[in-house]
Amino acid sequence: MSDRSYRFTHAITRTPPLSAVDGLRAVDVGNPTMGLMLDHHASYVEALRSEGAEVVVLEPLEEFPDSLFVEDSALCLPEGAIVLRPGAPSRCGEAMAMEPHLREFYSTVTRLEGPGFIEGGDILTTETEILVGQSARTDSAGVEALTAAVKPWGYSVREVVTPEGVLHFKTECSLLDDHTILSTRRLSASGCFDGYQVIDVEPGEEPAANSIRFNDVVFMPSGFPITTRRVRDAGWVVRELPNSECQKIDGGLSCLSLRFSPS
Ligand code: CIR
Repeated sequence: MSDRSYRFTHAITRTPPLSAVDGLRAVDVGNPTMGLMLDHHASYVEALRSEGAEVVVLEPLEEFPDSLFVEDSALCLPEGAIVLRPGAPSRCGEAMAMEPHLREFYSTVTRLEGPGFIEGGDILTTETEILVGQSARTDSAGVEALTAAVKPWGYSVREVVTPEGVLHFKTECSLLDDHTILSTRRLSASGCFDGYQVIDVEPGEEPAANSIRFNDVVFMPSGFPITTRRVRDAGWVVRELPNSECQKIDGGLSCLSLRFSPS
């Protein structure tokens, strides 16, 4: 069985800009404390490095408050990288700013054409397919454009639905291995993971759904003990990472990096 969907040699991250206090959010629970967010980000980078990755840390982009969430700007596959089209108008420029960095690692970098929109947080790549959740940020035309872009590389795309009021598909799920997904019950109840083994996120611990399987470890946000215990008991090595400040602007752990192995 292949493991290209969770084993990576590289990651790209971006240092949070001070303007992150103006980051988009569905509910205002107060601004992030920037010193703490920067500390958390440094721990995150160290954690990826400890799993053997070469991690690039890009300079902060003050003009884009959400630019620390690099996952939304591109889809990185072994065959090439695709520059996406974020559905949030304030985030469009982030994808263009990412393109030159992708070119440092990939000979094939494709820009997704409009008119559709798609953000990386709505894309879950498994060993057998690419699931894309339609959301307020990702529409059918965007999914269609992505489907056409990855078809020459042999990938099939399945369009699914991000639950109403949820920012991204991966706000509510993560890949744990080639056949296992960590998911909220609200998302898995839609049947989108039929055929996969599903580990449930404990109700009330929904932010734990956005975790990252990265090489031999599952990185989970700290503060969600029941779900963390459940993943550990099922046999995974878990390392908890603090993410309270990004959570205030709807950012989970996966959003903070592009993880890839260019061939
Ligand atoms: C936004 O609303 O776009 C940011 N404040 C959070 C983006 C989180 N990204 C992700 O889930 N992939």
